[in-house]
Amino acid sequence: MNELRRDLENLQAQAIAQIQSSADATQLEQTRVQFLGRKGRLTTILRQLPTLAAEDRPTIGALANQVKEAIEERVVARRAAFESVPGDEILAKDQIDVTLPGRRPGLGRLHPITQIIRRICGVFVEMGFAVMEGPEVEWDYYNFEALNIPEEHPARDMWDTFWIDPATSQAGKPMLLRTHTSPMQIRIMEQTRPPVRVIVPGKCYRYEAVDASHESQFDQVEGLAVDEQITFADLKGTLHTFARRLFGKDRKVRFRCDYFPFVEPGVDMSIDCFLCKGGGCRLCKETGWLEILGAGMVHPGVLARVGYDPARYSGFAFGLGPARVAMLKYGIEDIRFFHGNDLRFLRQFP
Ligand code: FA5
Repeated sequence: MNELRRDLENLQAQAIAQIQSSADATQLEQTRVQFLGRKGRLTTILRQLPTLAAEDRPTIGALANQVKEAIEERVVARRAAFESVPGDEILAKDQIDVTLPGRRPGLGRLHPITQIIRRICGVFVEMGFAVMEGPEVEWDYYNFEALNIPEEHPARDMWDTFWIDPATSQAGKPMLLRTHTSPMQIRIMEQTRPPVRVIVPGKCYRYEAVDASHESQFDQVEGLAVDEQITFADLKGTLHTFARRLFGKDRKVRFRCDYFPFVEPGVDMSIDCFLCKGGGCRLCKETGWLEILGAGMVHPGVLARVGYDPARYSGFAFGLGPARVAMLKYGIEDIRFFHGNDLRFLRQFP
């Protein structure tokens, strides 16, 4: 038994020395197999266990296990040392193959609403309109009062409003999140003299329940043209041209009376349904027409308020929702898809 104990101790010492002096991972592996492999030296010693007296077997067995674990530990540590290559060697090994094709960077794309706003503005720019933008946090004066909607006027119910807390609003005057882009009509006319031809895209906010056709935050595009001798025929011609440019040259348009306090007369404009060609279908709710915007001749009271002489100047204005236009153009049934952040939807608009 003592002989076997000595053999084991010698074997451990030899194995450890050999492990430490192995030059690389291959040599290390050979050493491991030499001592711990199926036909290795430790295994050979263990095979002799059954020949020992029964009372000696546990002691020698335990010692053999200790030797095995000690050798395995050293092998693992040495292997780790081989795998951690010093910095200089990494540089020497790592080479860049400049002839490999590049990796294509992930490109973003414009949101479908942004795309449609750009198309709408593009059509009007070609007709001589300039693009302007304005504040989304607005005074009550511009959003309502100057547009012929004084306090307590029932027309205020047409626009459910997010009001700014009076404690934070400046100068004690009522402020709000603009409910439409029409306040920009006033701001622009206050700052310029006719002729005016502008198009104003921008975000609007309404305290409304969200459903398939309404969001509480949405976009509008406002248009305004003021000059001498502008008539309703100019309004019709401009908007008809716009509809044909955006929806196709065969489009028909229909104007019907509508009410907005800041225009007189006021209208809404529809195009004939491009899906059923006016015959009636699910998209146009069997009417043959799709409503796309509100419009009208600028009210003389509004012109007078900004210092334009209503006897000399006249103009037309209109406001449309690009999301509505995109829904019609692409047959999208629910406005909530646009801001639902589902890439499967958004990727359809390259
Ligand atoms: C207006 O806001 C008027 N300022 C338009 C106008 C301008 C009339 C100039 C006359 C002269 P209306 O509330 O209908 O009108 O809104 C215009 C468009 O904005 C609607 O046709 C619709 O496309 C869009 N819109 C309105 N509310 C929402 C909403 N909650 N979510 C999404 N789009 C909306």
